[in-house]
Amino acid sequence: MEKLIITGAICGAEVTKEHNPNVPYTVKEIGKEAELAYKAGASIIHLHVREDNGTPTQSKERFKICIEEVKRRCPDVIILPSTGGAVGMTNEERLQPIYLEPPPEIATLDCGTMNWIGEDEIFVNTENTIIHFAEEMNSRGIKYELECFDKGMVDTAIRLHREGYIKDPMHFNFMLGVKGGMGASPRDLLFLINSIPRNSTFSVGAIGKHEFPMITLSIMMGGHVRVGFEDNLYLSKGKLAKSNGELVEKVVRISKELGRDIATPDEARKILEINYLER
Ligand code: KMH
Ligand code: ZN
Repeated sequence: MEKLIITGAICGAEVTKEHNPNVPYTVKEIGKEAELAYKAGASIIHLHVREDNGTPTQSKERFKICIEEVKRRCPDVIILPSTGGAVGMTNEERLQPIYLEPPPEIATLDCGTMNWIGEDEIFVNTENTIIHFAEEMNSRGIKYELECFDKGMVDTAIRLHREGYIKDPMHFNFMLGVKGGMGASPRDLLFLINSIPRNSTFSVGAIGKHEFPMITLSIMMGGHVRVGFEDNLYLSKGKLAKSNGELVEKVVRISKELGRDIATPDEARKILEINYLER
């Protein structure tokens, strides 16, 4: 089977040091967590950034210095900035990291609007927003990871691909178990995997206790995986992870037991056909 691409979602925008004191905020902390995930086997770092006090930001300047720090520690790693940011940010704020020079190799593209983790929050991604983000990334040669929190988002991505806005080859990230999105069951995941075009690739992430069961299924089904504090803070029931590195180490153990080797960043670039457009 193809080698496994592990994405370390090291920080996110929602979790805090109150949830787990090892959630990184500062540039140094973000660099350290990225390095631990990378050394354990992550070939991609999904990056959100924070102010030193933990407030999520999409500031281009903050991304620049965090990316420099990550690159200094992990020279060949693939950095996948968020264009989702945090709920309530404007589209202009959210897009800031794609205007960096050089542009990132890949960034997230969220494929629909949803209720966001309960109460009154809505994560807004209208059709025009998705198209605008895709076009901005297309013109900069940036590949996108299609973030799908439910089946309707998968169908939207496939339709926008058919209409020419989203380019080939599509790479999906199925995010399971987010409150407001789809559940995290084998049935749901199999349905999603069977819904995407044959020449596309997919990765799976899941929230909390669903993380390891769902990524194990993805490993078995030929998909790729995402783990990290953005999605899950625990190494096992009741035991907080000391670092993102510990979570990645656990994935590596599972994958090796199942007979699947781990992709290096360059192998991940080949599998995902990153840099497929002229930059
Ligand atoms: N923080 C969420 C509102 C992404 O990175 O593009 C959006 C998110 C998805 O995390
Ligand atoms: Zn994210």
